[in-house]
Amino acid sequence: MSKPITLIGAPTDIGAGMRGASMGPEALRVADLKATLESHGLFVEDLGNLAGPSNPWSPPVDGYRHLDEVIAWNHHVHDAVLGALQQGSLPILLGGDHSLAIGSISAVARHCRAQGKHLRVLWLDAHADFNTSVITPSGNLHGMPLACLCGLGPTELTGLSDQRPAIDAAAIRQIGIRSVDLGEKQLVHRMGLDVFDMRYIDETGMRHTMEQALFGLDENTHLHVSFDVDFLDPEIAPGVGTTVPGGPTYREAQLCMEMIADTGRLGSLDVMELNPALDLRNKTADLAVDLLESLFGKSTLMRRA
Ligand code: B3U
Ligand code: MN
Ligand code: MN
Repeated sequence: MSKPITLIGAPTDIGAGMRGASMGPEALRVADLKATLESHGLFVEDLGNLAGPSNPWSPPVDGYRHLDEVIAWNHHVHDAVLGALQQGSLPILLGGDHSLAIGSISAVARHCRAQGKHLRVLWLDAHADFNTSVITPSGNLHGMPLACLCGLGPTELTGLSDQRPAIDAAAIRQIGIRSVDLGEKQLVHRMGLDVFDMRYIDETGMRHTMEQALFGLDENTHLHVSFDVDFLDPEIAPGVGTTVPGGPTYREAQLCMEMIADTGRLGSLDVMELNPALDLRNKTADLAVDLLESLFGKSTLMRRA
């Protein structure tokens, strides 16, 4: 039997550069996420939405926009995700902007250490999300979550887990990256992150990329997927705040999800940055649900073991 799934809505755009990701959780519900997963025999509970501070839409202070509010939201996310994990279920965080992955992955890392599990984080994104207050071009914290998780950031965000840094950079695999700021690029190199950027995918194909990104998993691995919907090519996924051309196609994205499903190690998931205000008739939310079906093991009849 597969684990029960817990949906946790985090309706905020507190870390983003554009308003609207706050409506992401509802758009995913409208796209029938719960019933769709249930149709594959999964048990799904929707906890509804977390509550947190509203978006003051103010300029950066010392390199951060809305730092206090981002901290408050991440505390709520951390506690909800940890609660789901401790109950033995698989949390799906419905974002909300990607700054909330700090709370989510801090909880996952804490849980893995308590259970003696190895953590692997797949970061599916057009962006590296590795800025700091010094190098950020925007002050938006959705551009900084991975740096915070690796210990670079304000203490309130780097210290959400039981250890600082919350995760080891060696646990991360970035996939689909194609927009990285100059200072960010140097930092990603300095931290030694494993990056499978779009050039790598173009040159070697999605199959080889995923084989590499998933290499070394064992039965004791907890796999966390942090899926920023802007990972996808904007032709198929227009409903995000920061589209970057040249992302994975529908078929590449499906293969990516199917290969993750095949590992049987998925333990937690974030679905982030969906912005219904920029979408076309919920097209991007529908696509996200379609891809989640594959991530949770829907496969075609043609597949042989
Ligand atoms: N790297 C830029 C843009 C950005 C990062 N993540 C998103 N956009 N979604 C920044 O502002 O840090
Ligand atoms: Mn992101
Ligand atoms: Mn992104």
